[in-house]
Amino acid sequence: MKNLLLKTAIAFTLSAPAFAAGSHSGGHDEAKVDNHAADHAAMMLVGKPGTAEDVDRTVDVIMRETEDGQMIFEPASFDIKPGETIRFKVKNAGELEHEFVLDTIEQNVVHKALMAKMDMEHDDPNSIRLDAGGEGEVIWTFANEGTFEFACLMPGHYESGMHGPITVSMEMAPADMQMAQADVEYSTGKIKKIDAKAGKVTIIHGPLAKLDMPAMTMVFRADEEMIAKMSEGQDIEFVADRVKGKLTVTEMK
Ligand SMILES: [Cu+2]
Repeated sequence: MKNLLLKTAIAFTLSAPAFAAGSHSGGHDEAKVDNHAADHAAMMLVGKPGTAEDVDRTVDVIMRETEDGQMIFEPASFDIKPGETIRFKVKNAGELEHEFVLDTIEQNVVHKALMAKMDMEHDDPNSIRLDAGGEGEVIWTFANEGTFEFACLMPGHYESGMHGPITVSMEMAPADMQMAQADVEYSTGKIKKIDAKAGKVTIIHGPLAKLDMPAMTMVFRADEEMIAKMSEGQDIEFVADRVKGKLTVTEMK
């Protein structure tokens, strides 16, 4: 997670002068040179075109019609972390032409209205259109937190089910959390009060490096299993993190 933050920070540092300096930015940085075509796209809220060497993970996306007349994407949603570069390997397993477009929900609404008037075939880096049986990919870097959308904007397809949310958030999925625990730092604390019913515990704690918080007394969330191991007045070593927006004790020893 730290790496990811660092990477995002570096990406911002690198791209900022490219904007400011215009056409001859990046002199000795070759990677910057071909980024020009992407300048427009780089300003999109949903992120910017990614490069193959930056791909953090590849996800398969299927587009198809269903027997009951729906049109769908599989999977139906994505959870992505800010700074992640994703290779969407898109396959049209249906019988109709479909497209896969990444954008804000607002932009998709606007774009969809235009598509209803005339069939525009785009070749933007945030989208791909595929004939029946076709396969292709979109490599995209999600720079900003927020909820975005992937959709097929061909007339009628969105309404038939071809859209889904993309959540870009620092919050960790449980699997990532376990991975991150290997190199996690424990903080010291003393349990002041336990409210098992509410799933809350008050801890007088030392600095929480990970959360960038000084020593103080705070209320944390903790699950039943964690609370069962706690008693008031106990000295503990623990790890706290934001889980669904709430400070939560995730580890204790
Ligand atoms: Cu479609």
